[in-house]
Amino acid sequence: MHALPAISGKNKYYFDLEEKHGAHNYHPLPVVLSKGEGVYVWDIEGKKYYDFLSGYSAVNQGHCHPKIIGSLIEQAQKLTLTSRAFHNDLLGEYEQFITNYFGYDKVLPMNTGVEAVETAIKLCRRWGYAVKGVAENKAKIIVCENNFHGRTSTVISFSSDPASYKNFGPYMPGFEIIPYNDLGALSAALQDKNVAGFLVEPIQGEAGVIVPDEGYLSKAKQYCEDASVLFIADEIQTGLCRTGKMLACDHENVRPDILILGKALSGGTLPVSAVLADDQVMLAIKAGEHGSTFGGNPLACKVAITALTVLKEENMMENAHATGMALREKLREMNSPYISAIRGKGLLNAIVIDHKSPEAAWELCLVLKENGLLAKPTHGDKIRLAPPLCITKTQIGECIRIIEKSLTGLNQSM
Ligand code: IF1
Repeated sequence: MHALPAISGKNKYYFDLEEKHGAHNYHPLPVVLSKGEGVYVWDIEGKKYYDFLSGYSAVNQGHCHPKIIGSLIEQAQKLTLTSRAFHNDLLGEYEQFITNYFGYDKVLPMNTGVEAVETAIKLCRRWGYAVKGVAENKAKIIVCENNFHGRTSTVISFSSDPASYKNFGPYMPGFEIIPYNDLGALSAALQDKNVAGFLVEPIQGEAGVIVPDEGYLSKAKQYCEDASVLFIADEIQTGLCRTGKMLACDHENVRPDILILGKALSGGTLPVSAVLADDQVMLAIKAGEHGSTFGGNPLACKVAITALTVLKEENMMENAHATGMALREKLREMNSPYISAIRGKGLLNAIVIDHKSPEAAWELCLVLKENGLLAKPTHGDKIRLAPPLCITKTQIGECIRIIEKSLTGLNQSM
C-alpha cells in the first residue's frame, strides 16, 4: 500500500481516530478537510485546495452550492421523511419535474447509486419475464469488462476487478462480461434469447476514464433494439453535465431504455439516485414489489429539483465542455515526459503517468496536494482530473500551473 509521509499534530489526531474506530476500507490521501465552497476545499489548518475529484462527480454544482443548501435547510425544517406508506407534497412534483427534465414516462427514486443499479437490474429482469417472455430465472444481463457499478454483492458479482469481488462470493448468476467498446462481442452475446439487458457506462470512470470509439454507444443501442434487449445506461458518474452534455449518451443522441442517475442529483448533499424508464418497462414492477425507506423522501426531492435546476441555470454543461477542452489542450501543450495519455470528455478527464516508479501517480498526488490541488490515482498509474463544473478558464490556467510545477517536483521526490 502507498507510503504515507510523516504525519503530526491535528492531522494525526483525525487519522488516529479513523484508524482506531473506523473500518480500514479506504486509503485516503493524508489531508483532513473541514470546509468546501465551489471548486475549493480547505483543510483543518486553513490551507485551500482545488478539488479535482468533486466527490467522484457528486459535487458537479460546486461544494455547498448556496441554492442547493438553501433548499436543504428549508425542507429540513419542514418534513424530511414520510416513508412511502403515505403521500407527501413533494414526491409527485419531483417525479413530474425529473421525468419532464429527461423525457421519460416514469421515475423510481432511490438513494445511493448502487441501489439504483440494483433497481435497474430487477426492473430489467422483471421486464424480461413479463414483456420479452424470458423463462423464469433465466434472464441474462450483459456487462463490460472493467465496469464499475457499485459494491453490493450482486453488483460485484459481475465485476472483472479482483479487488472488488475476490473473497466476497458466492456470486449472483445471470450476468455475462464482454469486452468494452467491442461491438462484435456485443453482437455475439445478443444472440442469446435470454438476454434482457445491456448495462454499460457511457465512459468507464473507475477504469481510468475510458472513452469508447465514436459510434459505439449508438450502434450498441441499435443492436439492443434489434435484439429486443434493454439498453441500460449507468450515468451515475458521467451524467448531469459532467462530460459536457447533460448525459454522456447525448454525445451520440442515444436514449437509454433505462437511465440510472445518482451522485450530483443532490449536488453532493445527501444520497439521491433515480431510475428512469417508460411505462412499458417501469410498470413491470407492481405495488409492494420494490422500494426503500428513504427512496423519494421529501428532503431528497426538494434538493434534487434545485440541483437539477442549477445545472441549467448556470450553464454547467456548456462550461464543462469549454473548460474541459481547455484543460486537455493545456495538458497536451505541457508535453510532459511523465504523461503518456490524456483522455476524457468535458470535465471527466484522466492522465496516465509514465514513470519508472509504480508509486509515481500516488507521489504526484502528494506533490499536487502540497501545491494546492487534490486529486487521487485510480488503478495505479491514472489520475482522474474532474473538478466541479463551475470552474472558470482562469482557474483552469492556475491548475495547469500547479500540475506543471508538481510534475517537475515529481522527479525530485522519487
Ligand atoms: C467507492 C469508484 C468512481 C459509479 C458508477 C455506480 C456507482 C458508482 C459509474 C455506485 C460509484 C464511487 C464509489 C466510490 C468511489 C467512486 C468511484 F472509484 F468506486 F469507482 F466514481 F469511479 N456507478 N462510484 O462511479 O454509486 O453506490 O457509490 O453511490 O466505492 O469507493 P454509489
